Amino acid sequence: MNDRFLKDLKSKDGAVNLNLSQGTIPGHPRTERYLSDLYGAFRDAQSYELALTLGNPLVYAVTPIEPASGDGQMHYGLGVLHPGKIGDEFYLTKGHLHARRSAAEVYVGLRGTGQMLLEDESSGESRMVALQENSVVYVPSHTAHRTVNTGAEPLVYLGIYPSNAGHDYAAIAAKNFRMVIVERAGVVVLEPR
Ligand code: PAN
Ligand code: ZN
Repeated sequence: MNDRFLKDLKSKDGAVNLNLSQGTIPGHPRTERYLSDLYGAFRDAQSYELALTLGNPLVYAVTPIEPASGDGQMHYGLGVLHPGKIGDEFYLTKGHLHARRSAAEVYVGLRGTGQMLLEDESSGESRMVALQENSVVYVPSHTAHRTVNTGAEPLVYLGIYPSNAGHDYAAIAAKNFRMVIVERAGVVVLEPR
């Protein structure tokens, strides 16, 4: 009998139930990221510092589910990214590369409207891909990824990845993404940082 089967037997119905209105998984702890955790992420440092003098809101939270680890196993996380802006930039996640660069990821949009910012590590080539309810975004290997909420309600999504992917935040903290996602005359556009 493997670990997963044992865990399933212990839970009521073997399924993990998502609360999409809260962006939570009841009974599972989540990691919260506040505005102060996003130092250096926004292009407009002045607007960021100003916003922090007014408060330190919760920007996003992730609830990780790690049923089993090892070769062939999968982990996933439910993300909830709140709506908001710093200057003309939308609220965003820190973003990362996977420590194991070959690990890809599948994002499934469940609620809200946003974009994924994808940047190929070797070429630096960037693109944005819409992430919203009922859309699936494939994050290829060797690709830095950041989620951006461009809408007025929470953006809720699942990220599903190999259990041994790991998260490398240091590479992003060192050089950040090359592009930013901002609003220009009511339109969501990708611009150089
Ligand atoms: C996601 C992310 C989630 C939060 O589950 O972890 O969107 O973003 P940061 O990890 O960049 O803070 C994922 O991509 N996991 O691999
Ligand atoms: Zn990831």
